[in-house]
Amino acid sequence: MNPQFLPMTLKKHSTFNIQRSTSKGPWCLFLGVECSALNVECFRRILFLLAIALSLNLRAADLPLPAPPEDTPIKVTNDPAAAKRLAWWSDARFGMFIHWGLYSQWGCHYPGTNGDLLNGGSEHMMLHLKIPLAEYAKIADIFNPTNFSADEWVAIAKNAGMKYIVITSKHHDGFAMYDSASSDYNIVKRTPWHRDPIKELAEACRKQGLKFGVYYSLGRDWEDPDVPTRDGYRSNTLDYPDENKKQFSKYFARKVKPQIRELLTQYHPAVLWFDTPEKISAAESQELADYIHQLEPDCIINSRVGHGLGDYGVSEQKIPGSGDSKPWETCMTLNGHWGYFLGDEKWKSPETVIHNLVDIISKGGNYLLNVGPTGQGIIPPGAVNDLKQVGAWMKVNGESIYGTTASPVKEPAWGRTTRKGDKFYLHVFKWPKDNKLMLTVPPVETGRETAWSAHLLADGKSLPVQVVGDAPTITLPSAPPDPIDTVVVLTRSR
Ligand code: JFZ
Repeated sequence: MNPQFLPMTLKKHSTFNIQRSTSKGPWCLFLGVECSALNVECFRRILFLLAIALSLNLRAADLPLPAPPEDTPIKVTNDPAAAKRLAWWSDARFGMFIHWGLYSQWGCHYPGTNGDLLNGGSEHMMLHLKIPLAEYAKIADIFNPTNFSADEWVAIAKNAGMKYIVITSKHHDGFAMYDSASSDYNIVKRTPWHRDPIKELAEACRKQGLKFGVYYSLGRDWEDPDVPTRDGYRSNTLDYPDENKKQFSKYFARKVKPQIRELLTQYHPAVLWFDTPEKISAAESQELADYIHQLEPDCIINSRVGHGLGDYGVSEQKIPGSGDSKPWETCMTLNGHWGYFLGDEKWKSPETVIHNLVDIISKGGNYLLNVGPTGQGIIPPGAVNDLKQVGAWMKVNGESIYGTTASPVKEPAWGRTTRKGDKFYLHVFKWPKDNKLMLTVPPVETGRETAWSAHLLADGKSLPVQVVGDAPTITLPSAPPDPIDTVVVLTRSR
């Protein structure tokens, strides 16, 4: 592992006092047998439990949680204002998601009482490891990402071919990663760094021509005492045990609305990416959407503002089987975690990323691909390396991505297709053995009078097309010029 990602400041924190549940429970009782004389049955049960524990690799973070709530689909909107807001976004297709917060300090791990690092599983580590707010807040005392460079982060996104970024302005932990006048629990006031990365990133995006957006955890906030969650399982019940006393409306007025106003007026984000609506009421979702559009009419809102509102739908970690007629976006991790996770070097291959991107675009969606920078402010080299390779492909093939629409050709065996009017971009993932590529477009799209021509997008070399039945059939070179995805442009003239 790269030494710069090792938790250098661990020793300082050996004073941290985490109230971990030490489960030195009455084992014999638990096993349900009399164990004073270790009988066979008791031994058998211990082995059985051990096997289960090992196979589950049981840690706090891995305990099974109830399924997350399904995303509510957005209501059909024929709203011209929404269409206008979404115009740039629909052309952009590819964006960078950034999860960055106090949980990044030790890569979603936390120093235990013995100085060992406890695995918090994810950016939810405060909840997973049962860290009281006052203790968790101490991470801010040492959060000092001196290697942070907004220009560098934005350049990494831009070189990957991404056209927008969306960064966590406040995750479930409730800590604002920007200068918030309404809550002192923020990066400028609480950290020795005293800088506002949201401001710096917004500026870097404007300079480099990318759109800027912010993520905001709506229905979960572990700093505020008034945030109940569905069934209570995602609430801070350690510091605020009584779920019944919590009133979302108080938190909504005290924290959500002031912070949304700050975000809009200070940074003018083009996207507000809400998460986890949880207990927000339909009236409050509507109030929030209206409030945003009063302040910033062009700000796009995702569906997690709740109750079917918002301009586009979200699909998390999944690519839907077929295109949705409503605008949608798949958000996905580049490795196995949203926040920087110590030791997770399982990066998706550039091939997988490119195929995912093309698959999503062919179905009319956007791809929001996540990176988790370290506590030092560095986007992990594994991620950067991946994005560089995706960027090299995008430089040659971007025309087949930006500004394209969903293709009427569904999931052909050899790859995917994207479309811009009379141009079909055939993305060949699997090179056909006979070097023949047949495009079966729905009959309504073809006509005997249709003439077709084809060329390779990379070098413009033209390729012979024959019409077999109704299907234009292209003769390809004998080997794929790009083994990941060779793009053939098939043009129709009538
Ligand atoms: C949420 C967060 O909890 C997570 O930390 C990350 O920020 C991710 C992008 O969003 O996780 C969710 C939210 C909603 C669903 C699943 C996971 N959902 O509706 O299926």
